[in-house]
Amino acid sequence: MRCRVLFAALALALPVLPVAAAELFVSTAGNDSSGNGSAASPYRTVKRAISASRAGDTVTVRAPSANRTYNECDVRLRHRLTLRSPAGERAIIHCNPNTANTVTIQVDPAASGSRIANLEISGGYYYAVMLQTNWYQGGPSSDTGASNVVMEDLLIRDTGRDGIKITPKSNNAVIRRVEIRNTGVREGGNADGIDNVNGDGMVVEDSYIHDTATTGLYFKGGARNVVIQRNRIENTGDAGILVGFDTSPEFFDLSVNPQYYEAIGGIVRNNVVRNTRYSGIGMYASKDTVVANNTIVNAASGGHSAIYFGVTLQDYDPAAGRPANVNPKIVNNLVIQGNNRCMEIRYSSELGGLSGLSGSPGSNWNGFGNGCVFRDGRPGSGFSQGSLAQWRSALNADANSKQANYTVDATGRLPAGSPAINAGTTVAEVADDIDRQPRSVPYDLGADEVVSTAPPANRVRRSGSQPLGRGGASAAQPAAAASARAVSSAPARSTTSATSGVDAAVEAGAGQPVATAVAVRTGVRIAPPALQLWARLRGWWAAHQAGAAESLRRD
Ligand SMILES: [Ca+2]
Ligand SMILES: [Ca+2]
Ligand SMILES: [Ca+2]
Repeated sequence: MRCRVLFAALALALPVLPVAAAELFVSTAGNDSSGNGSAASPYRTVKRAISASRAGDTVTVRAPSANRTYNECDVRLRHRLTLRSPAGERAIIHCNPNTANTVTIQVDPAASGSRIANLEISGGYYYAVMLQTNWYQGGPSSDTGASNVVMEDLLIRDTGRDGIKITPKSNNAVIRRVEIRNTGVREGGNADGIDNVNGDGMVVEDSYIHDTATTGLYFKGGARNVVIQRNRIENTGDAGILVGFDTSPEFFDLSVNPQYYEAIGGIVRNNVVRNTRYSGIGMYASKDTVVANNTIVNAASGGHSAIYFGVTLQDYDPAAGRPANVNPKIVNNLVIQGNNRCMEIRYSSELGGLSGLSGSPGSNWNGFGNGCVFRDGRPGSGFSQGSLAQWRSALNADANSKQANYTVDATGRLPAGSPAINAGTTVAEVADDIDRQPRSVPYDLGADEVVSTAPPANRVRRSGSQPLGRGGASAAQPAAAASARAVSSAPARSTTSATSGVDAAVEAGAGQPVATAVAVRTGVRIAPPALQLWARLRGWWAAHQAGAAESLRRD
């Protein structure tokens, strides 16, 4: 009897002892009932493996050649995990976009520090990947979103709406070597490649975003210190890259951003942006933005301009700030426009007058194709529309910018002898180029620096059909893991009241209809506990932790 009591006490005590991170395997040839998650006996579903996992574990999703597709919706990371296919394989996690109110993969705030790697992720009624949040305006300052999440070597495609959705205070997302294409198969009116609403510190790099129903990527709602670098963004239904845009007032953190700036301290460098319907690179209510060494080709086919200063409405809310862009730095960009719409400052007479820019455009040392037209809609600026020479003189800008018959190849590289070579200035914020080659003084204009060493042949991936190389080391992981520990040690939340739609922004600036806010309640479905005590305890703990997140907003 005493022995049995002791044994039971030990069994209860064991789960709280430190346990090394485990690797759990999933295979389309596996079995959720008879499998145990080992390499030899994998589970069949990603959800089953996740329900059996503990914080810090790795869920390895195998991709047998006979069938590499997992048809699962609402795959939900509730604690810090690595979710990936092994090197040389790439599984597809697909959620039918017509399955109502789903996303393919959701990362909870308690799963901060997670890594999603080397997977193909498709569908989702809303999004392929969503970083979820507990934060709401006026709530506890300790509330956060899913932060320090790394998404790398992914193909994201054929999504219901946006490819990747980042909600407020989901900070420090790293998105790299990701291809995103064909967004908006279900709802094409609001289907950006990456939609970041008030997530600070996001880095998007070395990625290829194309054929999006709406904008390639934007960060808005007060997102601070975002870096967008070395990407190719092509064939977008709205803009290419937007620094800020037009966000509903409730998503701003007024404790750090009482003026309602849409984006603060953003850096957009070394990107190639091509074939966009509206702005190539647009700024809306941004502060201290750097746009440097980008190549913009044939942007703004439907309106606006290659480089554009827009105005924001913020739901016409009387309390909102709607500030003009201020203190931009626009240098070393290369603008090649068949339609000649090269640079524009918007003004709207609505709400007593809204300017796209306060003060100087901060632009200099750019290269503009011959025939470029510049516009400044602001009353009293003394200039409305004209040539580079007229713009230069009226705005005291672009003193060293040049016009020439610039060309680039299909990937944005400069041809030999290009007038863009060595035509720029040294910029502190730019150290390399789109090939990750170091800049050499004098800087070239645009995303490509022509140097004596050959650029890598596979600079920008064109197809997501093959597993991608691992590329650089996962530099963000140690910090991410540390942060995840901090987050998971916080007391579990008991309530959340955020129900409004993140996408309720008025998108009038891009000629889009007003997006409809959709509040969604997400059912928590914990997989049935396994027959063993360990799994039961883990399941109970997961349910305990996840209970608070039941009504997180999803839109
Ligand atoms: Ca969106
Ligand atoms: Ca040079
Ligand atoms: Ca180069």
